[in-house]
Amino acid sequence: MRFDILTLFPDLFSPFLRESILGRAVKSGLVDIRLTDIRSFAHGPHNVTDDRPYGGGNGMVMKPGPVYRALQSIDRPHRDSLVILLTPQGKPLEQSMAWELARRDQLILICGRYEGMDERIRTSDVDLELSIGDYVLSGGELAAMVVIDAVSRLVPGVLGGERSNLDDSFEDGLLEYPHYTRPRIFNGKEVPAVLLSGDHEKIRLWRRTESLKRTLERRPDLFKKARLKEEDKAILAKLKKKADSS
Ligand code: 9D3
Repeated sequence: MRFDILTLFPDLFSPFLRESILGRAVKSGLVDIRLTDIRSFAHGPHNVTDDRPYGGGNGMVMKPGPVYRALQSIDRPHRDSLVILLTPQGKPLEQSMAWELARRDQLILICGRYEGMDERIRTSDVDLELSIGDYVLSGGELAAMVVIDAVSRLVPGVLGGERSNLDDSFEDGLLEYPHYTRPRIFNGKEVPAVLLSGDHEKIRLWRRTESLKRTLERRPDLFKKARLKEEDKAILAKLKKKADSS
């Protein structure tokens, strides 16, 4: 899987790219990440990449030329490369999209700065616009790192034997159950007895119930897309009955 990042701030990516799991994936060749500095495609003695908005108003706009030339400079040896613009106006990133992106051979990520990018880049050169949520960032760089993190860990072999991404939170659309490790008593708080019982069926049921309880309390919106089994529906019905009677 290859990622190309187009940015005015390539240095922001160095610690992220060295980070353990991704760093190992890059070393092993499973993931190839290349940085392209948009500024090196600017013209003129001052390498200007932004300009004042037509029509007036506050802030600056990224000039289309440097981004366009940076994009043209990217080699696209693969048939299914995708050009993604990180923007607050994009489709909010979800796990299902991360899985879809992980099937591609090459993702080309364009990070915006300033108030935004000239509209003509968006309309003629971009395949997909992504946001990572409804809050204001200073630019697309952190969003690009979020996309790379979420997608590359789904590439076969990247996580290694370290852990499985199959039972992660969100893979079945629910929040995760609470986790505990040693010591058995910490600051006076005990590990739930069921987890020490050795009864695997009881433990599975307890965890599923906690998952459903948390999702109901914190993220009821997730039930719209969750894949619920008959057992889940039965547990949910019980939880709701309990909530109504209290
Ligand atoms: C304060 C500036 N805003 C005017 C009301 C518009 C604005 C422009 C540029 C807000 C943020 C940004 C920079 N953000 C991104 O490039 C970005 C982003 C984000 O801010 N939130 C969530 N996902 C993303 S993806 C790219």
